[in-house]
Amino acid sequence: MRLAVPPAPTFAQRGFTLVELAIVMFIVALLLGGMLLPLSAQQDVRARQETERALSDIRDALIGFALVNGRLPRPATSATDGAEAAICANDAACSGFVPWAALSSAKLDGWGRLIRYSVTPALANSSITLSSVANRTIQTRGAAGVPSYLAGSASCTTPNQCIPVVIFSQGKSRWGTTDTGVALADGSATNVDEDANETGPTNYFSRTPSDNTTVTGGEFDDIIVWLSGSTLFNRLVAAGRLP
Ligand SMILES: [Ca+2]
Ligand SMILES: [Ca+2]
Repeated sequence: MRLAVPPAPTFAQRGFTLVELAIVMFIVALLLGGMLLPLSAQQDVRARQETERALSDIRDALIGFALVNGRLPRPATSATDGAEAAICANDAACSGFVPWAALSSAKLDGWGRLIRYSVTPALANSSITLSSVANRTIQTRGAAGVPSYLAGSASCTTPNQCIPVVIFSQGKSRWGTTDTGVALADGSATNVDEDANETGPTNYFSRTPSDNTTVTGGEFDDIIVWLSGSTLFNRLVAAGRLP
């Protein structure tokens, strides 16, 4: 009598060994990781673009407001009231949140945080004249970390106008205020340029984003936009608002 010997399983029949399964799972994990990482990076890019667009639209809306009213708007009354505040007596009081209701503008940046706003008191509390002096300045840092003026100067005068108004987002990380007015934690001891932007009220930093805690000025992700004095005064002159 001959014993029947079962035929050896073909490759297709025997299924996966544990080692093969482990290799497949490893490859799937690699693929998923590779897909998820760019997704969060893409979201950051989108949020940044959305923020830059909102800030640029606000700059345009400010020119429109000035042409109609002869002055710039004051900051929002509060984090939850976008009407412009009553007279802002000094530089600090004229720094706050964008008056989104007065401008019919965006209120939040791409990360859902309130857009910040700092305006020269003399240009927001009364009609702008040819003797009004814009007093906001923007600094950056060169390779050696030394601050230098991107806009404005140490001495703001009528022939040498500084910046009328600064509009900015505090970015994805460190500082910021939520839609409901909750102030978010700073969370860093090294981000001194972002700390300077939080405080203002007249000089602001604009730098290339960095996560490096050891560079001069520290980590930075704020997005700063400004309206130049020459743009504002030229537009007012062209519209017959200034002689
Ligand atoms: Ca920031
Ligand atoms: Ca800090």
